[in-house]
Amino acid sequence: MGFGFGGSSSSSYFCLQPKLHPFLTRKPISTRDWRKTQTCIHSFSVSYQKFVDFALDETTRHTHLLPSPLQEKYNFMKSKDGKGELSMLSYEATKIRLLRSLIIETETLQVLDFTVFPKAEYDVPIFCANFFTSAKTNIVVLDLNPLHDIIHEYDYKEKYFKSLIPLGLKYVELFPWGGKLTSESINFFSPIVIWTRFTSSPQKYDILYSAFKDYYKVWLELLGKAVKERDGSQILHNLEAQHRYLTWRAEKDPGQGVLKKLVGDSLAKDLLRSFLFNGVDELGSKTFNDYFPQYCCEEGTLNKKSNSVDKSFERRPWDARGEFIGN
Ligand code: BLA
Repeated sequence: MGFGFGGSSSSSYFCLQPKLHPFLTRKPISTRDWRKTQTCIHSFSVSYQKFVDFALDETTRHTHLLPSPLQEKYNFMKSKDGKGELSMLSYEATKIRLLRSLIIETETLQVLDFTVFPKAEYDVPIFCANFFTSAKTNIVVLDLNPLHDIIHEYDYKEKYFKSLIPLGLKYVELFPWGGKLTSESINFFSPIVIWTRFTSSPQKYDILYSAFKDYYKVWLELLGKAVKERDGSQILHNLEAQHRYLTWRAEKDPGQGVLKKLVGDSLAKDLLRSFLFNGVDELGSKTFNDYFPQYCCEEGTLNKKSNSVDKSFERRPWDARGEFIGN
């Protein structure tokens, strides 16, 4: 993978500024560097804690959050080298099957993986914030991932996304399209997805924080308005859609490599299947191959390399009215 756990020169900063930006934490690069240069060199990195605090506060204004049974096992972990920390939180609520967050902080990277899964009685989109920050770059996905096909299912798109198009447009220019993606990712994304990469700057984190707040608030409103589904077949349809989503992410999460390096193969796998994408082993019995046969190579084994299935969508495949223009 093209990022290093080594130095963080591009985010280093010569210390003349009196006050830190609220999202930035200050870390001396090392005591040796400090003495050698006799100057105040710091490495700055974003802290995503504030994002999670906002989301939890905002959620409790709408609903009562109960700690998830997962909380007992998944709360805090140190990386293998002892230098990184993984902090996990998980809750449930009347309409929420699982709200969970993972923050990773090491000397060289910060990650926020915050996702909220509604219960199967609601067809509300899945709230998804996925931010990866290293010295070189930031990789960002922020979206209300549609539960059902919005490219072909007009009604679902109308129901949830028609009114949100102006919100998406607010951020289109600020966060340019991040580059090619697989068509599966595109199918899981909505017309208002923020998929972007940028180099670190306090201004960008400010905008990202506003976007996160805006997106989370509208998602909470959608959830608040959602009416419980009574039709068993529709509930099953929602459940299968959630299971398909979990199956995709548990298998193809691009963060897998980082997690494995940090905590080792078996803990990483456990984190992915039992915490981050909890439900993948319980909510359905279909396999990755059943849902995504295009990833199956001739021998019937899974095609592990994500880039061996074509990526495309070099540009944003939705127009300003939220119409799909990808093909
Ligand atoms: C990259 N993460 C990406 C990319 C996407 C996502 C689209 C870039 C393109 C790609 O490799 O496919 C995120 N993809 C998603 C999401 C969905 C999807 C949210 O399909 C939802 C349906 N990311 C994490 C965690 C880490 C992480 C926990 O969620 C690290 C621990 C890191 N994401 C990460 C890294 C890359 C990445 C390192 C770059 C991967 C690479 O370039 O090979």
